[in-house]
Amino acid sequence: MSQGNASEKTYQIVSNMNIPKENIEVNYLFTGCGTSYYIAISAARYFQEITGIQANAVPASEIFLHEKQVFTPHKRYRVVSISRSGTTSEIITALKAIKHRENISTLAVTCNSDAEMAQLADDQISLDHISEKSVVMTQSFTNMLYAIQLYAARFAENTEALKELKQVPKLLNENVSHAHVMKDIVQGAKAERFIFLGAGIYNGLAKEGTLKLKEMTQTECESYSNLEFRHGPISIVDEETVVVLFSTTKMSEIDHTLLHDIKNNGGKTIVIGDLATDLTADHVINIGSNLSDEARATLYIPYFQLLAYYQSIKLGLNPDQPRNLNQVVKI
Ligand code: F1P
Repeated sequence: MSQGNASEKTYQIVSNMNIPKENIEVNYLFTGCGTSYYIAISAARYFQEITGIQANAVPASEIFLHEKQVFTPHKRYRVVSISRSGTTSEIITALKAIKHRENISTLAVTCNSDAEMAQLADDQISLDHISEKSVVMTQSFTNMLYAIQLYAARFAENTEALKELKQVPKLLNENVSHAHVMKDIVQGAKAERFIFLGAGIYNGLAKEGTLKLKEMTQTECESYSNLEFRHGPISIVDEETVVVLFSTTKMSEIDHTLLHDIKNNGGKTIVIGDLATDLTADHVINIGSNLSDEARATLYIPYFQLLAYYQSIKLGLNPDQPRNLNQVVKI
C-alpha cells in the first residue's frame, strides 16, 4: 500500500545521483534472481528503448555457470545487479566471478546498501527506505524497476522520459487505491489456473504476476509474450482459466483478437490497459494516464500484486509466508 509514497523518495534518490557517462559501445546486462530477475527483464527493455544501447537480462546464476555464453570476449559490459537483500547467493557468486575482469563494470540496485552485493559493485543505487517484512517482494519490485527507469532516462538525458517518470509517484498512489477492485474480481471468479500475458517491458511484469500468485497461493500459473499464447498454450483454456492481459497502445489491435479467442474457448479475461485501448473483456481496468507505454509500466504492478493477495486471503492462506520459501535464498 505504501509503494506510491516510497516511489517519491526513489525519485529524489535517483534525481540526486551522479550518473557516470559510459561509452555507447558498452553492452548493458541486467541480472538478479526470482523477482529481481523479472525486474531485470523489464529494465533491460526499458533501458534499450530509452538509451538505444544494447541491453539484455540473464538470471544471476548464468553469469558464473555459463560465463562464455553470456559475455563476448573484447566487448565492454556494464552489469546491473538487482537484489532486495543484496545477499542472495547467486548474485554474490556472479559478482565475485566478474570482479577482476577489466572489460566489466558493475552497478548494484538494492534495498540494503550495507549488504555484500553493494560492497562488491563499482556503483550503487540504494533504496534503503524500502523495508519489507514479508518474504514476498512487492514495493521493492516496483521501486527498483522505477529507479532503473529514472537512471536510464537521466543517463540518456531524455527530458521527455524524465517528465513522464516524474508523474509516476502520484499516479502510482492513485492506482494502488484503485487496485482494490481486485477483491471483487477475485471473489467472483472460479479460477483453477491463471495466465499472465505481457510483451516488451510488460513481459517481465507478466512473469512477476505468476510469481506473486505462486508464492502467495501455490497456484500453478503461466506467463507468455502476448502472441506466443496462440502457439499452443491457448489449448489449455477452459471455463476455469483466468487470463490477465497487460495491454498497451502499441498492442491493442492484436490484443483485441487475442481476447476474442480466449473468450471463445471459455476463458475469463481481465485486461489492464490505457484509456486509449478500447478492449472487451470480463473486466477492463483502466490505468488512466497519458504516459507512454514504457513510462506507464509500474502503474500496472499493484493490480497483479493485489490479485495474488486477495486470492491468497480467499483460500485462507498467509500471503506473507509462502510454503517452502525464505526471504533470502542461500545455496
Ligand atoms: C530474490 C528472492 C525473491 C523471492 C523471495 C526470496 O531475492 O529470491 O525472488 O520472491 O522473496 O528472494 P533478492 O536477491 O532480491 O533479495
